Amino acid sequence: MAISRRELITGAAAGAGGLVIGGVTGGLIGSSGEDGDGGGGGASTGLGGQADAVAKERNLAPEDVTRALKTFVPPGEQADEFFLFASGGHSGQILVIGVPSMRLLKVIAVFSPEPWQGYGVGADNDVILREGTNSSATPTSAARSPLTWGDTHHPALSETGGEYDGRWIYINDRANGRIGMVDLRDFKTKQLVDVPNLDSSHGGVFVTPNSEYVHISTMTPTLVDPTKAATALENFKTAFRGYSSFLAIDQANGKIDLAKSFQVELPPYTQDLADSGKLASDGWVFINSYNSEMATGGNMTGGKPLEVGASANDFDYLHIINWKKAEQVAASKSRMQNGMRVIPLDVAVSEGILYLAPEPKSPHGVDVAPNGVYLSVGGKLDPHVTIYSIDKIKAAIDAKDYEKMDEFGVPVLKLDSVVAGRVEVGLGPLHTQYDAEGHGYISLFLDSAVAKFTLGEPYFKGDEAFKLVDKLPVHYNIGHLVTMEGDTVKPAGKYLVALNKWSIDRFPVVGTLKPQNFQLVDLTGETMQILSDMPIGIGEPHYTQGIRADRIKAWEVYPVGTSPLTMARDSHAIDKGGEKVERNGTTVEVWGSVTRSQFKPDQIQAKKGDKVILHLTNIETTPDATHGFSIPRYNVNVSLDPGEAVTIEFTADAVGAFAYYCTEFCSALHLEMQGWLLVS
Ligand code: CUK
Ligand code: CUA
Repeated sequence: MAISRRELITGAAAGAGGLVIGGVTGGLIGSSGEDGDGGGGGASTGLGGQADAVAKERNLAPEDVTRALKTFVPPGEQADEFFLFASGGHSGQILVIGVPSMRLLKVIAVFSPEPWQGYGVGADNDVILREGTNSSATPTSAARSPLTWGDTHHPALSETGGEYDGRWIYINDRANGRIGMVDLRDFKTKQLVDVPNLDSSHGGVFVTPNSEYVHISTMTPTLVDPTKAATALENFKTAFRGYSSFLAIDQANGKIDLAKSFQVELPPYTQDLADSGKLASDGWVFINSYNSEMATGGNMTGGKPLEVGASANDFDYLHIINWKKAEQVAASKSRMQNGMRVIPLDVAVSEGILYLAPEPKSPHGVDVAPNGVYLSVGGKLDPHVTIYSIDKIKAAIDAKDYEKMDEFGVPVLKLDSVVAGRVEVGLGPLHTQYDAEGHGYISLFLDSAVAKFTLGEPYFKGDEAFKLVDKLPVHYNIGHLVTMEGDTVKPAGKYLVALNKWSIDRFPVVGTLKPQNFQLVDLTGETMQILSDMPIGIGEPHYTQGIRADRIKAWEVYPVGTSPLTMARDSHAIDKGGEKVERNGTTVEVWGSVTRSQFKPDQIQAKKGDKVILHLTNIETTPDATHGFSIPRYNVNVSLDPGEAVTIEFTADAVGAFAYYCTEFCSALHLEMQGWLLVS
């Protein structure tokens, strides 16, 4: 008899299945807040019977048993309440992870070829990667060869009314200034965009509350005229510019429409993390920055090392952008630059689109609270989190309450006029997430900890506001963190995941390059408690968003003949019986079907130098009845999910007999599922 987790915890199944349940609710649930490194291993769990014996044998402390009960998913149950969509770092992909089980459910191929999904390995979806390197998008990109990797940092789920809606997800390539778009109907990448005027990117990505735009900005500023590279660093202030990009989203399919997009030109500071305003701050965008010193290094020629030069000032600048106004101004007062409408810096200032506010000590992260009023900024070298208020920002803008103009003529608001509170949280504060009760959770890189603090009114008043209330050590060197739906207008809270860069002693040694560590933290108790460690052995994930699993309405199978590129019937798709082969001069064109357990046709004749075009349709409608199609030596491996139609095109430049075969173990006669390409 199966006992569900709920029954086990509530004791509703007491006495069933040979487990003794008594004592579960006393002393066990909500026990010790230690992080599990402490003693107590092998102590009595209070479960009695078999469970006690297992706990003893495995040297588990009572709090470990609690952790297991909170995260275990029984075989066959789909008990994960949330999905994490995590950036895959250098892998260029997105990781999909279940919470609280922390099981890896999927890796979505975005910027890098991925053979299992048949992404970028010979199918017609190659076009996505190809178009993702656009040699005319930025001045400096002309010499680029097609890019086959990305450094994914910040995923952004689409939103409606400030809540995740489960339609699309976007992610940036920090290395190359690009953005990818994934359709969550089939969890596949549909578009990569090489964003004009961005040579690298960090800021964002995030969507505006109704997914009108997805925002992405430069990290290191872009050299506007690449022919001036030799003297560029000497003339840094005039030669380089930053760009805050608002990429328009086509509401029909989630794709980015560059013709409707625009950019706001920025000073050549290093624009860093960014976030979208919501509710009280809807219509605004915030970007933090560093290196307002505009240091360029030169450590071999008597200059200061870049990191020293870039942390000389006590303050950098929070960028405050009125995108609703910018949207109107873009229509009339922008210039075209590499195929993008750009609002020049002086116009952004004169039209009241761009403001700055001081941010202490090498800031990192800017995160808008659920009600849109507060925004938290960490300072890598400041033990405080600084909390700004949009009400104060708007009042300071109206009153022209400026401290000064920066070197580029942008008004700098007075710090005291725009800050609502400061909380001393610890060393190396970076990123903040929220719950619905008015708490912020901030990562502390140097402390290797998560600090929980309170916001001001209407959440907390008087002495209760802007206070540190809890701190939890994590392992180790935390970068981002995420609470469930914690950057929406309605956070679910409940769990937090700490994205730790170092794992040192947490996992068995697997060589010199160690996994990152995702730590699951329980937020439901008085104090935060670690529930589990999850090794991530693929790149360095930066950010992740956690969405309620029931918001995702993914397809089980494609309607037969669907091309994932269009999510519609492919013009070359066939149904059973529609198979044919046509030869036209030096072109061999095949319309084939794929089903358990045969390719039809299973023999294809070509002559050396022929162009071979294969249109294959998986005519199956059974969930999971996926076939692969590989041609050895031709660098082709395609996934044909049930219903999927794919086109493969290549020149038959190698002669011989090539046994194409199905690369998914699909059936008892899977091994027999093959055919011959004969090139004579
Ligand atoms: S950044 Cu990685 S820890 Cu690229 Cu979001 Cu702060
Ligand atoms: Cu089809 Cu194996």
